[in-house]
Amino acid sequence: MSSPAIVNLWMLLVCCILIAVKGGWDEEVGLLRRGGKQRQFDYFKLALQWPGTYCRKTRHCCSSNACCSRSNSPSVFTIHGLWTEYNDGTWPSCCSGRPFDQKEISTLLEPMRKYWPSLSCSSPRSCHHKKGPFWGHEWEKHGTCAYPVVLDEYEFFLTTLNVYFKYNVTEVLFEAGYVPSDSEKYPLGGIISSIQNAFHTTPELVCSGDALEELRICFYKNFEPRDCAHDTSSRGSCPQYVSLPAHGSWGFRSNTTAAS
Ligand code: U2P
Repeated sequence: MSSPAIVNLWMLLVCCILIAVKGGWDEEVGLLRRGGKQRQFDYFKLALQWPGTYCRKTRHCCSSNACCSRSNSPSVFTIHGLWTEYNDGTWPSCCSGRPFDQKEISTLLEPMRKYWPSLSCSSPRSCHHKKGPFWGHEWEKHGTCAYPVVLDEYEFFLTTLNVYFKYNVTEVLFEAGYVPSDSEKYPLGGIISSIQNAFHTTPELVCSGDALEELRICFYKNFEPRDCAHDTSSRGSCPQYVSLPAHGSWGFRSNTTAAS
């Protein structure tokens, strides 16, 4: 074979190899560029909080704490976060990405304030050890690790809101008779079955004492429901009978005024 023919053959071979590995290579480069050496996550976990339980911890008010605004305080499960998870029960956090910029989500602020409010006055630490807003903490700690399923901050918050509306946990529980009450206790098994029947997935539950504080549901990367990591118990810290405290029975004094 002539030498130009051998060179052409080599070039063809190199092209084939490049085409074959391109998909995986793009992904790797993306991860290295955006997520350092972090390996890709396996699934999503949508964490929802029950304000009636969470707000009982509020002792002092401030304007950023939705527990304090009696006029439009939430009486539905609100969003804690959309977290990226590994199948082994651990999770990545603080991958690289652009820092939080509220301007990016200016068109989402109305539903964000209503359904993803902070239920605390304290500002969580961001990945860069600075204290900042709740949304910034969730984006930088979890949202940045959702690449390449979620490409940027706007998509992260929009996707989370959409999943939250589609899988309406509050509606499912209320329809099954699990309504806010300061006197009733509900069987945990009943709450779990209602979610299983509605969404074909087993939720993960977190309690504070005997009050349900968080309910988490998991999704494949295409946002079809799946169970959370198999070795975590869905009952979590909850007893067999749990309460769903009504909003309004908070610990802080009712005449406390919101400080700025
Ligand atoms: O449970 C304490 C905090 O750890 C983070 N977490 C927990 C469980 C899980 O599956 N994934 C996960 O990320 C949460 O961190 P945060 O977003 O609140 O900073 C959770 O609150």
